[in-house]
Amino acid sequence: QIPMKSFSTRAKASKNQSAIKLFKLMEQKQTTLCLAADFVKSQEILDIAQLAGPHIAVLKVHIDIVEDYNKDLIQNLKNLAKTHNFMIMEDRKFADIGQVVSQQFRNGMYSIAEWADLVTVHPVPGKGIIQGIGKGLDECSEDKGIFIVAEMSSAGALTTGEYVEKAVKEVADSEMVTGFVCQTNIFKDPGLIQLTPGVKLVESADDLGQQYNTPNAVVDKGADLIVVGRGITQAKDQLSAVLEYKKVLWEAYKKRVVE
Ligand code: 5FU
Repeated sequence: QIPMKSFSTRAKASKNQSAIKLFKLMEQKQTTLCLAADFVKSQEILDIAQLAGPHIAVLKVHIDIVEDYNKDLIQNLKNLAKTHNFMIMEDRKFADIGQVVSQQFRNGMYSIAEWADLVTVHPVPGKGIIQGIGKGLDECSEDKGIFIVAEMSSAGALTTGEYVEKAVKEVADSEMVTGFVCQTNIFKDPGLIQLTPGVKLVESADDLGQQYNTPNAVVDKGADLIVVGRGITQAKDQLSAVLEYKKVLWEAYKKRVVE
């Protein structure tokens, strides 16, 4: 277990507006849950957002898997996010040169910059990718946060060693960075957030390379915000699953807090 300061203390140490907002939101709602709503129908996303909204910090989507995408989905999601006080993350994992990323972020049918509070990027192109998101944001008034995918949860991921070190030291050197998507505590700055996916109540795997660790195991390795997808979406009783993950995760967070 890595002892850490509380989220409210860490909010004061952060330079990133989205991280500050997220730290405060987690503390206020007493939840570190980021729900992965990986559904292909709009209504399914909206249904789970309505059900889980009061108990989550972030709703994470993959907008490009939605078969019946339309702007109503976005408007309804934004309304639910406001009602239930959660942030919306588009897990796009941008990975191109800055110029193209700025267009992928701002333009195209999804206009991600208009509605996502948080996005994910791969550090593989170097720090130009952060500048690309910054350029895509030029005309945006709201704050947006970037999570850098420094380590992946899947078996045999190539995100190891020097790649991870450089992601932290070189690519993350920007006030636009909210935190890292990673499996272990790879950074020192208490103002950044560790987002960890690959979590289920029982250590397990799926048949396409995903690997799951338990809530306690990942929080002990530094996870602040925890992604749970199928552990909730495929549960017989989704609301009970949401409440159970929320509870075990919050207890694990409380155990490691030192002031
Ligand atoms: F960056 C990553 C990663 O390393 N592993 C992931 O699983 C992101 N993810 C996302 O978390 C993935 O895209 C899914 O949306 C989610 C995990 O879903 P699951 O159903 O809990 O396996």
